[in-house]
Amino acid sequence: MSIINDLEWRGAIFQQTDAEGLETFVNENAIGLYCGIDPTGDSMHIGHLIPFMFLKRFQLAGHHPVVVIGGATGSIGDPSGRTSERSLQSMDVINENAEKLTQQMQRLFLQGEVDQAGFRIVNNYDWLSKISLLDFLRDYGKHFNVNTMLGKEVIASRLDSGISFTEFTYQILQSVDFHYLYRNMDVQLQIGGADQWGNITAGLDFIRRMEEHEVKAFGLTIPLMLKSDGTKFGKSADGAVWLDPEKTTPYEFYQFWLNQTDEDVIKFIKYFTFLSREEIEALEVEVNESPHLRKAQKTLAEEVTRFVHGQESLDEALLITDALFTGEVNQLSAKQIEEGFKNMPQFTAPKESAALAIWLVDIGLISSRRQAREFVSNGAISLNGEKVTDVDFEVSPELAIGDKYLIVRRGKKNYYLVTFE
Ligand code: 485
Repeated sequence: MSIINDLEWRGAIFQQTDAEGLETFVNENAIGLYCGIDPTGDSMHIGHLIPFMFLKRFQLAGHHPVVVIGGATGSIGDPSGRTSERSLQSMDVINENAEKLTQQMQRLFLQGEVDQAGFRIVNNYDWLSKISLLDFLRDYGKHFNVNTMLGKEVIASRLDSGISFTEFTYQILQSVDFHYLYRNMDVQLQIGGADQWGNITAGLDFIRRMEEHEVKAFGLTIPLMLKSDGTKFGKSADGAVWLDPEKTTPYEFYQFWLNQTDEDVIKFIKYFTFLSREEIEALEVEVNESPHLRKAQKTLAEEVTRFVHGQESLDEALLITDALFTGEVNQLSAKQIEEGFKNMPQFTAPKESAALAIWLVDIGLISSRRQAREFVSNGAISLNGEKVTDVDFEVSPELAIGDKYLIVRRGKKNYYLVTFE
C-alpha cells in the first residue's frame, strides 16, 4: 500500500492542494517534507504529536522529513485557530522552549529503522532573522496581495475583533520558510493540522511566484481530532497530556491511552501507532467480540508509551499499573509510588508510632474511630499491600517505603498515599 493510501485509510487526510499530483510524485520519488512547530510552550502535547507521527510515517517509508522549530515565527505568534491576539514571549523563553522541543523531536525521529542522516531539524530563526526590514518589504512583501491575505479564514474571522500588523504578517513568514526549504533543502511538501491550511497555501502561492521553472510542491492537512462523544481530544482530568515526563508522567501517559473508550480506540490506534492494517483490523474484531478484555486499549497504550518514552518507562508504567491492580504495592520504589499516586488522595502523618484504628482517624483518612475499627476488623484495610485486621496493629514510620510513603488501601479500589513528615 502506498503511503498516501495508508494515510487515507487511517483517516488522516483533511485537505490536499493536488491529491493526484502528490500521489504520483510520492510513489515515484523519495521526497522531502516538513512540518513546523512554534516554541510557544516548553513541551509538545499529544495534539502536536499527530502531524509529527505522520511525518514519521513518511520517514519510515523512505522519505526525508524536516522538522522546523519556529524560533522566529514563535516570537510573532500564529493567529491560526485563535480568536484573540497573543501576547509576545521573551526571546529567552522562546529559545529555552526551542531547545526542549528539539530534544523531543530527536527522540521521535532518530528511533526505529530509519536513515538517521536523512532527518533534519532546523530553526527558522537562522534565516528569518537575517532578513532586513527593507528586504522584507521589497523581496517578499511585494509578492503578497493584501486582499488575498485578508480573504484567508484566519484573518477574515479576526477583522471584527481586530488583529495586529504583527500577527497579520505571520503567513508571510511561514511562506518564506516553505520557499527556503523548497530551494535549499529539497522539500516539496508541507503538512500540518487543519488550521494550517491558510499558511500552507500562502506558501505554495509564494513559491510559484518566486520560481521560474515548473514547481512541484504540495500541501496536506490532517483533520482536527475529535472524540466520539464530542468532547475535546487530548485532555486528561488535569489538563493537556504532555510528552515531557516531568509534566505528564509515563504512568499517567499510559493510563490516558488505556482509558479510551471502545468507540474511539481504533481511530486512535490508526493515528498514534505504526501497527499494520492487518494488525489493526484484528484489534477491531477484538473490540467488537471481546471488549471486556480491552486488548485494543492495552495495545494502544503500550505502543504510544513505548514510542514517546521508551521501553524502560513503559515497563515502569506497566509495573505501577499491575501493582495498583493486584494491590501488591510493596514492590514499588518511592519514585514509582510518586508517579502512580500523584492523583490519589494524599495524607501526611507525623513520624511517630500509633495503633492503626487511632492512626487512621488522626491523619484524617477515616472520620470516626468506630468506623476505623469496623473497616480494620472486617479486613478492608491493607498497608503497603498487606491486609491488617488487628485494630491495635502498630503503625510505625519504619514501615514506610523509601523512608517516606505508606500506601493505605480500603476495599478493592480506594488507595490513599500517606507521607511521613
Ligand atoms: O514554517 C513554519 C513555521 C511555523 C509553523 C509551521 C511552519 C508553526 C505553525 N504556524 C503553528 O502555529 N503550529 C501550531 C503550533 O506550533 O503549536 C500547531 C498547529 C497544528 C499542528 C501542530 O502545530 O496548530 O495544527 O500543525 C504541529
